[in-house]
Amino acid sequence: MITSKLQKVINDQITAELWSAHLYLQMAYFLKMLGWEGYSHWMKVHAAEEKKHAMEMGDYLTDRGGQVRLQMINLVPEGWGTVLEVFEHSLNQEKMVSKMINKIVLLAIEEQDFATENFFRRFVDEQVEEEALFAGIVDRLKSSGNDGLLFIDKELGSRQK
Ligand code: OFO
Repeated sequence: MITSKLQKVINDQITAELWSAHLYLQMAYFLKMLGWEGYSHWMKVHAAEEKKHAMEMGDYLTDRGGQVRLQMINLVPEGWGTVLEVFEHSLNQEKMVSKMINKIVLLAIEEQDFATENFFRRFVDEQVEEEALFAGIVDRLKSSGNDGLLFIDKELGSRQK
């Protein structure tokens, strides 16, 4: 049976994943409001990805005999200046989530819960990919003029998953 300490941090992580999903959905509608259909679509796909992570963690916790306790999702910000600002904000969110995941792995090692360590190491890798994904878009946006902004919008609009 998974320890209560680990149950607490995994439940907190589920809340963080769901908060990220809300944040990215809010960003998606903000971008849509500005007429950026491609960036908006990309953010919606990413919001769904975060919800999937929350459910995977919930399933894991339940499989280990723990209890999922869904918490209140705090309000997310709702206004940004530019597309670049939106993606910079999301990159910071990913960095924060990476730190939380690292702490869970550390606690799992301390508690000698190797199954939890294993399960969350997958998310350590996932966060490396996600940070690189957001950072790549931020870099491209920084070096793009108006035409580049339109081009990237079209490209991101074709994201499948
Ligand atoms: Fe859940 O992967 Fe991003 O945060």
